[in-house]
Amino acid sequence: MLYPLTTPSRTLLDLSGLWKFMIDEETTPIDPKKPLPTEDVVSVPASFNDQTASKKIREHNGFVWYETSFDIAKPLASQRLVLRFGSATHEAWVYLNGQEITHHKGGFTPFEVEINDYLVANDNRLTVKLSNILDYTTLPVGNYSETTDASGHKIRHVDENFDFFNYAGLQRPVKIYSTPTSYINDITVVPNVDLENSRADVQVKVATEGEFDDVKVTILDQDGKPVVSGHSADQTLTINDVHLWQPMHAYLYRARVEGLKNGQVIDSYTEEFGVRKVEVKNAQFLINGEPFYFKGFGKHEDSYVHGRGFNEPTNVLDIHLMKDMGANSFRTSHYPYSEEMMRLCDREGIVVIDETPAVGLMVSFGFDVSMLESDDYQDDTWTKLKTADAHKQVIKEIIERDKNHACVAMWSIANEAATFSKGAYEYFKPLFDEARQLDPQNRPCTYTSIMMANPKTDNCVSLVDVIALNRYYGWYVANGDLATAEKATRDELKAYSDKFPDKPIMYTEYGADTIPGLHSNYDEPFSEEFQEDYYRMTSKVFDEIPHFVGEQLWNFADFQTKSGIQRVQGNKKGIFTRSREPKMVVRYLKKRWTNIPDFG
Ligand code: BDP
Repeated sequence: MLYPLTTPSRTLLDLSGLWKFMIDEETTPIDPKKPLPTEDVVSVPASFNDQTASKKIREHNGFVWYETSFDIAKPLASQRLVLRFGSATHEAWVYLNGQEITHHKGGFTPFEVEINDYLVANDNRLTVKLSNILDYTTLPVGNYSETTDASGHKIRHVDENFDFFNYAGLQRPVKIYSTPTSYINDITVVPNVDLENSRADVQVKVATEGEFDDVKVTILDQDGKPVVSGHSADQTLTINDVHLWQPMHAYLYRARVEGLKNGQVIDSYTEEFGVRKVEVKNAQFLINGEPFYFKGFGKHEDSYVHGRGFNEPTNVLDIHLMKDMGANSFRTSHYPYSEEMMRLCDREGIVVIDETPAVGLMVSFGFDVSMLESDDYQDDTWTKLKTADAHKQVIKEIIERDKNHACVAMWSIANEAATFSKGAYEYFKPLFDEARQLDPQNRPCTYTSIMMANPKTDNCVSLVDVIALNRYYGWYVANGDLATAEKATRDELKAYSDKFPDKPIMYTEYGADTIPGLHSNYDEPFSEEFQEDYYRMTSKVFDEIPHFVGEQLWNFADFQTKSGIQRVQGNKKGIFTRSREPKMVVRYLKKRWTNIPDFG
């Protein structure tokens, strides 16, 4: 699926703005054939939750409705018109002028539908019913239940089986784009780099619909100069003296694709791409043949008012703050981020671990590892959860969406699943196979593992190319005791590198909740002093471990969660506050990271 762009043959209408909005009380049925019975509005794109100052709306579980109207300018009437949602969280039913035109489940991937057959001359009414329900069939996983109130009315409850607020709504741009009736449907770019000879054979595969008798592809360099071109819907074009896309030194080529009929260009689209090679070899993570060291973060799409909604100034600021600290990478924990963020990372040279929304795949929880060590330990996770279909679907959708992005260096198939339990391998094996088969660029795959999944207990390590660990020694385990934590960190990392000498190892989470402005003469947990000591401790151990390929801490910034006894208006493990002010530790990490080269 192509990102919507204006090109010489295509136009774009942005439906951002105020949309009518209401929650569905499920008392009187709402009829999408009639105008939505409300005058209330919210802004799109954004989560609806934090826009209305109403606790009832913020915490609503169930269904909500959105509505807007638009006109199509006459000259466009002859064109194919496509309505495209960057995402709709988590399940959407879309109606145009009262007729259902599409449905999509999964809150973090785009979907689109042709609308020509449903348009009227004036005032097209676009209505969207959304569900924010999460249960044992969805990703992320939610604990879903129903009760009734005093008047016998159904109340729905979603208890997040994960540590971030269940923000929902039309969180990403909604657009209409036009194409000619014969059109370019998809473009797949696979650069094969010959590092020794500084050249790349770039395979460009174009899927079209309609009547074309020729497809022309022209590769343009970053200055817009044509480098090489050829005719065919599936061809390999050679770039000599190639400029590589390097971490922190991005270089983007563009493939200008033209669909022709009788020598006339009917449709054209320009796809950006970078030329770079990613491999895991000899227990190293190689980018362009050099051992890369990940420095960076687990993040969230999370900001004030927008919630999980697209917030481009915040994205831009975040990338600047990362670069300023000498960071080079992040993981899209715990769901695919907006396409706009991926495009930004392409141009800024930020290396991304692209994660599916598979979070919460664990139905029992506890840090007692001893019982997990038996070979056939089993909890209820893989019998109770019915997420395999959703998981397969989202792997397909994320790879289709992000396959051409130079920034994407690895797929994360899941976060902290019960990989220690019997049934996990059988669950994950087909998913890893699927990802490897679908990705035209054959990127490495991993999952990030929870503390109970250790070298002895984890049944799924054989599936990953990189061992990615989420660890909290000094926080959830041995809280405040950094001497014990240091030993546990070292012992475990040594055990991993002894047992899996061929696999690179990295940390994809480690951190300590820290209240900004809280100081302690005794380096107590939650103080800024403790956070710094914690990171000094982990850093010291990392530097001792062979095959250790990176550190992505938890979290870039404080973020909103459901309320709970461990959360003071959200998770405070950010090294920046939610409004992106630095905590004390940023200076230490900046010094450390600016002294660690990206390669070596
Ligand atoms: C890990 C999760 C992450 C949490 C973090 C924490 O992957 O989503 O926010 O722990 O507890 O278990 O801070």
